[in-house]
Amino acid sequence: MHRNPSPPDGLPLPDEAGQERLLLLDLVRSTEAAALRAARLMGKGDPDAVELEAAEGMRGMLNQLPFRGRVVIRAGPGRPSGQLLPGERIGGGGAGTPELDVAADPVEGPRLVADGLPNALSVFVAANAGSLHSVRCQYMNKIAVGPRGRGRIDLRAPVRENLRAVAAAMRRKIRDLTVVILNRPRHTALIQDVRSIGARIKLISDGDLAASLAAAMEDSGVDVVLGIGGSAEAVLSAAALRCVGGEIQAEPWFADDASRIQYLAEGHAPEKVFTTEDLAAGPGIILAATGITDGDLLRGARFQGDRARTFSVLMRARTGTIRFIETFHNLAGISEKRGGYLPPAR
Ligand code: VTB
Repeated sequence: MHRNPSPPDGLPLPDEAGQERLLLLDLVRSTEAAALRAARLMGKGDPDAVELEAAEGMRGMLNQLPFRGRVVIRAGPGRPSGQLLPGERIGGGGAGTPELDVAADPVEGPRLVADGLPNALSVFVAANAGSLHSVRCQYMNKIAVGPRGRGRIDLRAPVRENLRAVAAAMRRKIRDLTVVILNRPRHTALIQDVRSIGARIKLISDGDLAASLAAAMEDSGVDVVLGIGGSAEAVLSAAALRCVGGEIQAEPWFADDASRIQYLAEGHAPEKVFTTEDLAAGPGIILAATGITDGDLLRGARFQGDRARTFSVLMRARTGTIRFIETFHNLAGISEKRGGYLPPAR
């Protein structure tokens, strides 16, 4: 009988790209853990509890994985701590394991979960050390599009020109484009503008990162994301868009004079427009996201007694591979310490 010969010295140790590939499949456990814990608290009206539980689940799982991570940016402007905070070391790897930049949003949209609204998800990004931008302002004004819109947008140009160019690139009429905008008073003029141009609008109460992830995928029903949202969400969106060949442009935006003055005092140029590559550079970007509530891109977590089901996406910039993963979790007998999956008994 023919046998496959085994290599004389076993498989060679993986190089950087190989380590990245192995880690990516494991990373999904961290967003699954965060999503399951958060989803348990759906509709209970307590966004802070959602956030804390999810961050704990994510952290617990990440600390079992073989990498050394440094958190570069904090998600959710003005939200309570319990988050993964900038400077925090995360990951359970020792010497010889990859040193990575990390940006995470254990719950993108804790208020969405608290109210049982759609499009809450858990997101984690890792990249080569030094390649994720640690933007030093809370908010950014953004425009994001998927691969077909790449090269057609200009944050400084009028909205009409951007929508016209994206529609042309997608071989559609402007009225067939769907634009996502956070429903905030600061966007009143922008919303009027887009209405007068004739595109369809989806106003969201939270979650412009989820919208950018949806825009990254062709048939999600989201084409363009416009307006002012969190800076960390811009970095995470850039990571996703790097993986699929989409584009984001973002510039600092200040809610008040004090934050503008502080930004200037730290020596940053307030007028700079950050490109996708400025926000998330280098070849080694990997992203995992898991749905918490049902959304445009991913279905939310489902609980079925001893089993739970989650829906996730994995993306890798180096190869552009996108994987959708549906997981059936066996919750019976998994302790919180061991797995990190088990949502709290409340
Ligand atoms: C957005 C949204 C996030 O923060 O970035 C938003 O996408 C911006 O902040 O989900 P404001 O709520 O202060 O406008 C989140 O809502 C996260 O908190």
